[in-house]
Amino acid sequence: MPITPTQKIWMNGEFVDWADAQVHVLSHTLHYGNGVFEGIRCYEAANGPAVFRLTPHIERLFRSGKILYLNIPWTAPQLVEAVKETIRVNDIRECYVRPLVWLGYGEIGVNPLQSPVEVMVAVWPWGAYLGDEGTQKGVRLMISSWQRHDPNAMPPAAKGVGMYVNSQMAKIQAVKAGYDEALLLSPQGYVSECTGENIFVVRNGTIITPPVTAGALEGITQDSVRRIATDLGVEFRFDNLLRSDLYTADEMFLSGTAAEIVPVRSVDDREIGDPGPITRRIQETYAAAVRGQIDRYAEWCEYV
Ligand code: PPE
Repeated sequence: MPITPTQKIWMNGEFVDWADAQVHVLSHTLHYGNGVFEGIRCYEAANGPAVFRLTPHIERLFRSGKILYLNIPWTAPQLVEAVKETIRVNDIRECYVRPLVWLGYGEIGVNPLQSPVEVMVAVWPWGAYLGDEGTQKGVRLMISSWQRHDPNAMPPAAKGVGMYVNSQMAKIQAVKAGYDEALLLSPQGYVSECTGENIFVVRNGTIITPPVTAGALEGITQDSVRRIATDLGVEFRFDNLLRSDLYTADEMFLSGTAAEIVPVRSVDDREIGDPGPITRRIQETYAAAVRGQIDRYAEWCEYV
């Protein structure tokens, strides 16, 4: 998707013009892929622009950094403030927010420990990640022949830059084959997640989503879905799923910050059909919650 530039990017504590936010070609991360990032959304909410669950996202950024041995030279409250300032400076009311931590110019060679840890925050307007039609009518999934990382090869709990090469292989395969999105299985053969979203199956009125032990990211939207489902009186649990559980699901949907809540129409050409009633209720409630329209979720909206 093309990027729509905004005015300023927060780079290592200073605002620089969008066009000047550059790095050296010998930056360590460009060669060896160690870095961590977040994807966050800001919505025009009841009392002005609000960043959805900003603090949990920044806390996950620090957990990702800890796993990959990246010592972020800022505190979580400082980066929370940096995100809010970046939104204010760009005078934007709804946007996607991308904090990135990377290893800059300093040393070359696999050992990352002497390279400077750098941080930036950029914001830009971003529409429906899997397309408006996908959000309305549902997307077509294929199960990729690429597997999710083995946790002892690449830790799926870290939202690491290099992890996304695996996602890209699966995405390319799915798109080239005419599908909207790829689903990856764990090395043990359980359903893990999609290239940028968690997956949920609805069966006999219960929502089931794979646990982190199946290689799924601990999604913040997934956690919001858990809360919303529980509050709606819909049973929710984490459990391992087999690919055949996908083929026979009553309903299915995906969740992610960029994608939001997206119904699934089919998996490997097995029809699930039009978005079902539970999917719709979760989707509608989520859309209202992110805009501060539901009092019980007011604490999720961190006003700019
Ligand atoms: N799994 C993966 C692999 C993933 O990348 C995401 C977010 C999720 C699950 C859902 O996590 P959460 O956003 O906390 O609910 N993917 C981000 C990056 C997308 C991109 O293309 O870049 C996102 O949605 O912002």
